[in-house]
Amino acid sequence: TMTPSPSDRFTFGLWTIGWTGTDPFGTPTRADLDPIKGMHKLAELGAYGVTFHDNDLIPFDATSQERELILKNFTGALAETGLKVPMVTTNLFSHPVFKDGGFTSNDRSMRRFALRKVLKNIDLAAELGAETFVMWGGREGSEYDGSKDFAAAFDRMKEGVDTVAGYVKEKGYNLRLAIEPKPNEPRGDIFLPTIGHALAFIAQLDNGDIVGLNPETGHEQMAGLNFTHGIAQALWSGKLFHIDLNGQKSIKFDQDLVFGHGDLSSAFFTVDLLENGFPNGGPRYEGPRHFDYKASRTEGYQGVWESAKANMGMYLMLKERALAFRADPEVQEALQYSGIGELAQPTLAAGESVTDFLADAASFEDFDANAAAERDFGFVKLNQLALEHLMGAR
Ligand code: 3MF
Ligand code: MG
Ligand code: MG
Ligand code: MG
Repeated sequence: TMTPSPSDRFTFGLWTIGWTGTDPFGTPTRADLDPIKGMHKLAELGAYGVTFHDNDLIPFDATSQERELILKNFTGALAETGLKVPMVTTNLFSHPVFKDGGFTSNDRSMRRFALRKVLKNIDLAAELGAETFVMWGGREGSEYDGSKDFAAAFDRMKEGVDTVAGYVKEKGYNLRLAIEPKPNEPRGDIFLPTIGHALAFIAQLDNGDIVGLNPETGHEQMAGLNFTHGIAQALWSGKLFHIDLNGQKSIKFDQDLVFGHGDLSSAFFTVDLLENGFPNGGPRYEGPRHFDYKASRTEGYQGVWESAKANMGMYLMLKERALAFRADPEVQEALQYSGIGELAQPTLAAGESVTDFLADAASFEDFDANAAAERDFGFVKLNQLALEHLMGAR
């Protein structure tokens, strides 16, 4: 059905509906939103849960009594609305102390402060029953290449993430860490700019077994990359722990549009992968469908709630279209023709040694490459069928 319900597991960052429209060129266009009010509205719209940065809820300079009262009201609202908190994250980017980063600031006292801030928030995440702890290193990077010792910065990033992951294990928390890559903004260049960089970094960690990824649609597209390819590799690597869905129109500033309002055909294949899995089977994404978007600053609160609804509506429509696409006999025929099933067959035969392979003349000496190259794959027809389904023409 097209009406969102908690079983769809849609989640929203409190900072998304709570964004008041400040940008580098303008002041807020909307009044502050009370997070509790926002939670009631999201629950009413059919969301499953909310996520937050520590400071979306608790002001940076709150006293411990203020913090306690805020958390009491927050957990009260969770109980009233039935909303869950599957993910928590830390703000290591707004306060000026983080202007050169948290884990990789050149200033050691700032790094120690950032790490303590994260560890404190890990305790809160565990207390609230979150399963994923996202780390977006928005200020970890530079404007000028000469301002950093890159090797030392990667050492410090590794030290920071390993320390947090080690703490999670020591405490026995049911939490996994998810790194969120982004190529730039707010720093000129950010460390771990893409899914690929982050996967390679995780492989260097001591506690990498509980560290994975939280890829964001727009972040990969800002780098000109294919988001569906990226999450597919993360999934294949067992590292797609969480996801930030939104919309982006090509390589420019981080637009955070509604999911599907950017590259729609890419969004179709993203949902196809999340809902239908790989065509020949394999790991499936089991986490929440999390939206990290911004209601454009042209909108009032009416528009904020319309846009929250639009994210879920787009996802559900794309899901319906993707299911219809895979179920269509004509599509199945085109898939058959395309050889997509053959791709799942190992290239070497079962038990075939390299020696046997080298002795197989049919594979090489007697192989007629020109004749083989006559093969038609029918990918264009397959894509046309996909787009016809996407457009509701089938
Ligand atoms: C910035 C982002 C962040 C992260 C968040 C961690 C403010 O472009 O996408 O949102 O998603 O900090 O979850
Ligand atoms: Mg983002
Ligand atoms: Mg974004
Ligand atoms: Mg994000």
